[in-house]
Order: sequence, then structure tokens, then C-alpha cells
Amino acid sequence: MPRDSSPTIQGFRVRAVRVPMTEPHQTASGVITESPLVLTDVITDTGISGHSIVFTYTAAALKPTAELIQNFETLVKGDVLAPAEVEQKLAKRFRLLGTQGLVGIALAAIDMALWDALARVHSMPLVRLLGGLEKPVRPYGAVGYDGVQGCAKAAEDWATRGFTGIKAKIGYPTVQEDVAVVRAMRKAAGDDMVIMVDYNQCLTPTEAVERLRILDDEGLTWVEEPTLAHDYAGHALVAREARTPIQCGENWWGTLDMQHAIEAQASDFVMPDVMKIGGVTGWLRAATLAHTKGIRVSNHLWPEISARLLCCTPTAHWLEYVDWWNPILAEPLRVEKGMAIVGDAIGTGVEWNEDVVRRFAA
Ligand code: SMN
Ligand code: MG
Repeated sequence: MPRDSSPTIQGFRVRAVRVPMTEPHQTASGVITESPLVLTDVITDTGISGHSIVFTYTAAALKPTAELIQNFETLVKGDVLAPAEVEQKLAKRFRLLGTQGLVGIALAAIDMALWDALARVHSMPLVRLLGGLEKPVRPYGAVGYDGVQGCAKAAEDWATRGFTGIKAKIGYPTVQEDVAVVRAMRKAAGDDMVIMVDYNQCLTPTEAVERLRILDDEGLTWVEEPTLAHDYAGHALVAREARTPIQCGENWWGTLDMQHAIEAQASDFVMPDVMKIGGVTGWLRAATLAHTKGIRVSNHLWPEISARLLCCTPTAHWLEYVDWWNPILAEPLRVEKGMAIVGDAIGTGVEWNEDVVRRFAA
């Protein structure tokens, strides 16, 4: 039974923003020119709120997602601030509709904000609340589908900033162009730079096997989503044939997708997306699953909360670092001497820069 003093959920404040990107991020499967984000505050009866960010990829999904989150308020109003309990309740509530797509995004928005609120109510950093310790996490920088010269320039910029890893979008018309981009980045960033590449699902499994035969000699740390994200058999074929490790995870909806991918041996490494995997609650399950199989875990986007979760992930690998959402944050994640610094701020590290949030209101 809940103790009388347990904080409870009083309501939600949900806002939609469109954060412009300084430079568009090009992939083989489309370009991202802005970040449509829904910002959720879960307000507790203590007066303390928890915050979360979800990313709808397209502005067309922004208002429906914000509305969905707001509509879910009545389902948890008055409940004890107990994220894992709320997750169970909502998972059951949405069993018939399903918990993927916008519903999954809305549930993750609530889950992350609840964990943030819980940590804040206890005046603890999320890492400590989860029983971990803050430590530096190794980040890699993102390079778009920007051609030989553009990618070389971006690689050099990341190296100058002290980053020791970079990941480029590839999937050019020919594998020779893919190779040329990798070699140009290596030349620009130096032999010590760790290089990953991301096909963003643009190849068939057979094409991927053919390209990997050639890319296998390039010393890549991983090749990401060479084929359709949910084609686990296709990824398994590629993973069997390639010497370079395969990386997947950003499109897995919940830990069951992840389990199916692991069972199919679709991926050597995993990189869950804290939103699609089910918030902090989903991430913790994913981390346990990866640990039992000895699989290394990186993240997809959400550097602030993901860096904290990687501190509590036994097989933590790389932090995907992007600064796209920095403008709306009061204290974005810092990177010093090539390492992301997980500070001791309470909560998940998400605190609004209100002036900018107002400026980008959708
Ligand atoms: C990616 C996909 C969509 C938006 C941003 C980034 C990408 C990644 O696949 O791995 O970062
Ligand atoms: Mg990717």
C-alpha cells in the first residue's frame, strides 16, 4: 500500500516546439531539417515537476502526439509517483490498441517525465536513483550524407573538438562512393578516429552482403541498419556474412522487438532509442537483456538522458552525441576532452530554457 506521504501525479503540461537545425541532417532515407519536439512536464502534488522530450521526426505528427500525451493525463491523475507501476498499468490499458507508434511515443514521454520527477522529489541525479555512479561516457559525433568533401570537413571538425569517434550516413549510389567517404573521413580525422557508418535501412539484404564484402576492409567499428529495421532475418544474413559488426536498435519498439532481434542474431551491438524502447523503464529492461547476452549497448539520440542511462548499463559502449536540442535546454550535456560529462544535476538533466521554448513554440 502506498504510504500517505507518497507524492502523486497531479497533471501534465504539454508543449510542442519546432527547433530549427543549424545544418540539415541528410540520411539515405530522408533529410531532417528541424526537430519537432513535444515537451512534457508531469506535475506532482509536491509542486515538483519532471520533464521529458519526445521527437516526432515530422511536424505532421507533432500536434497529434502532444494531444495524445495530454489525453493520457486522466489515466494517471492521482496515481502515486511510481514510474514502473504506472508503466504496467498503462501497458495493460493499451494492450488492445498496442503500444507502438504515437501511443508508444506518448507512453515514453510520460515514463521519462515520471522518472525525472521521482529523482527530483528525492533530490537525486537519475544515475544515483538507479543505484549507479556518474562517470564520463565516450561520445561519437554525427556526420550526414554529405559527400566526400562534406564528410571530410565534418570529420575534421569533430576531431578538432576532441571527439574520438564519428558516424557517417552512407548508402551512396555505389559502394565505391561509400568507401571514398570513409577514406576521406579517415584522412581528415586521422588513423586513430573510430569510424561507424549508417545505411538507414536503404539496402536489400543481398545488396548489403555485397557492399559489406568491400567495406569489411575499411576497419569500421560498426555498420548500422544496412537493411529494413524489422527484417531481423535479413540483418542476420548480413551479420553472418560480414566481418564488421552490425548495429541496430533505434527502431525497436519496446524490449520485445529487441528480444526478437537478438534471438534472430540480427545485430552484434544494440543501440536502443530511449523513446521507442519505452522510456527509462524500457531502457532498464533493454540493458538487462543486453547484459545477459553480453551485447554492447549504445544509444540513439537523447544524449542527456541516454548518457545517464549508459552509466547504469553494464555493457555500455558509445554515446551518440547530437546537439540539436541544446537550444531548449538550460544545461545541455557537456563534452570535455573527448568525453561526455555526466554531471550531478538532479533528475535526468532535462531543464528548460524557457525563453527559447517560447520562441520555438509550434
Ligand atoms: C538518425 C535517424 C533519424 C534521426 C536522426 C538520426 C540515425 C542515427 O539513424 O543513427 O543517428
Ligand atoms: Mg541510425
